[in-house]
Amino acid sequence: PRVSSINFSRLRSAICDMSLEDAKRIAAYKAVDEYIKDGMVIGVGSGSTVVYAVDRIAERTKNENLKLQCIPTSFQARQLIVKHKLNLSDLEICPAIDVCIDGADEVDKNMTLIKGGGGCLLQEKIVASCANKMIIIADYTKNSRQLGDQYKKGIPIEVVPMAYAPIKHQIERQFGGELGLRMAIAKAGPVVTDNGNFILDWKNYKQDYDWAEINKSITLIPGVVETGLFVGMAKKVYFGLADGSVKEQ
Ligand code: ABF
Repeated sequence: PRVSSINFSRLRSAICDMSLEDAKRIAAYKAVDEYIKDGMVIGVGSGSTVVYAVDRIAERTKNENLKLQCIPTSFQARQLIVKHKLNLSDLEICPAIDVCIDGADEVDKNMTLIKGGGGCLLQEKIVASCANKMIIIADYTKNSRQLGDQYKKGIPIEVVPMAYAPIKHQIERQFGGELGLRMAIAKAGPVVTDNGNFILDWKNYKQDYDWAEINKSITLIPGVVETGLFVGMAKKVYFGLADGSVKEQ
């Protein structure tokens, strides 16, 4: 086609989208190839990057006849495990997990994570807490010096629905910023998590907080079920970069 007929913005976004998806895929494949071994119990995270990890786990299971037990962190993760005919298990049967592979919304220089952009933070943190190693896979847009630099939708906090208003006011009073009740698409009503709870997204917080302290203080507020702050939980992070390489933290 003549140059003038090429829509460069679409071409650029197609190339960029491709590199973003490629970045997710190379991070996921490297993490699976380096950490998943025959006989393991693995925690399966949520989000779009983990989809590539499960693809790779399924491919290796078939090629290497791996015997794995897979524990989901959400309805979406459960559907992925079932779709690929992997062994679906749970924490009652397998309370000790060897490796948990999950995504993140942002990773700071200390490997503190913001998770829960997809609303699955509670089961993700439970499964991660039962895992010997938590491995994070992410594209380069998640790599950050301090929380809030990249991820602007706010730190997710899962709360008991009847308590969302007092929790919102207490956190704003105590720690600043603003908390918004996460609404479903088209404002049909609040998002309800797999566990029947609401999510508050905390924005405009001070970026140099001691996140371990903040996480503890917020979790102690009556009605708070869990925060999307994963402090000191990740053992390693694989960032897929746009140039096709993988950066490990
Ligand atoms: C889940 O995946 C969530 O905790 C996190 O919000 C999300 C990241 O999604 P993606 O991999 O699609 O960027 O782990």
